[in-house]
Parts: sequence; structure tokens; C-alpha cells
Amino acid sequence: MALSRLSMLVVIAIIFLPSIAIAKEFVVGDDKGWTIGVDYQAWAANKVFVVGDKLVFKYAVGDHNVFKVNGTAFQSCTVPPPSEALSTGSDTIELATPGRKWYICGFAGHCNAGQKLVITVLPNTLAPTLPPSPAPAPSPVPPHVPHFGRWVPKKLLKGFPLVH
Ligand SMILES: [Cu+2]
Repeated sequence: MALSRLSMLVVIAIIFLPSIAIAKEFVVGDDKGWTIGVDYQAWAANKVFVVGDKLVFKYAVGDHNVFKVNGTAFQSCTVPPPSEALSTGSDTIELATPGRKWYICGFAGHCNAGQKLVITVLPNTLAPTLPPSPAPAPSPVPPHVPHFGRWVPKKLLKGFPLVH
């Protein structure tokens, strides 16, 4: 029935839409964007990053770029190969996994001048608050299966003298 299928979709949408709506997009450095002279640790300090959120690095193309690095490269400002650079001027990075994430600018001297960002991404805590899923499906093998295969109705056997 078309109506009940529609109401199912509405229920599904009500369950899943909030988690989509809550995912945030952070413009790194806010109005200042991704540049030199911004304290990105101060910028990140009062923010909570959750899996599913996005970082947007905004800068003038050719003035900066973005590299995702590990903690060691972050500390030493070691720039990865240029092929790993994000350089569109509006680079969106989805925070797909929890944990520490490090980003630096690859232009000479920029990372050392402080154009580096480290954040901690928290697991998406929405998942456990979703309505509990229905009781687990019964195990694939039912506990008792009558053996119909070998069962022959008595009525059919009545004709055979051996049965009587
Ligand atoms: Cu830069």
C-alpha cells in the first residue's frame, strides 16, 4: 500500500535526519581563514569535533595549501610530497575517524610560523542514542523442525495390507 510505504519513509527520515543535521562544518580560522598569524590552537580550543563534521580550509589559491600529516611531521613541520597537497583554496576535509588529526601548510616557513592545526575528533555519540533496534532475529536454524519429508499420511497407507 502506497500510504504505508510513505509513512515508513517518513519514520526513517525522522530517525536519521537529526544525525545529518547535527554534523557541523568548521571554517578553519573562521573569518581569517587558513593563513599565517592565526593561533589555530586557540581557534580549536573551544570547539568539539565529532566524526562526520567537516573542516574547510579557506585561503587564496597559490598563497597556501593544506597537508594532512602525522604527529611527528606536525611537530617538525616536515612537508609531505607536493602530490599530497590540497590546494583548491577551499579544501573540505570530512572527519571520518576519531582521534588526533594534524594539518600544516606546505609553503616554506608557514608551518614554522604557526600555520598548523591539531584537533581531536570524538566518536559520534549519536549512534548509541538512536532508538534500539528490534530484538535480534531468531537464529537461522529453528529449534524444532518437523520432518515432513518422511511423513506419509496414514490415509494413503491404509490401502497397504502390511500396515494393518
Ligand atoms: Cu601557508
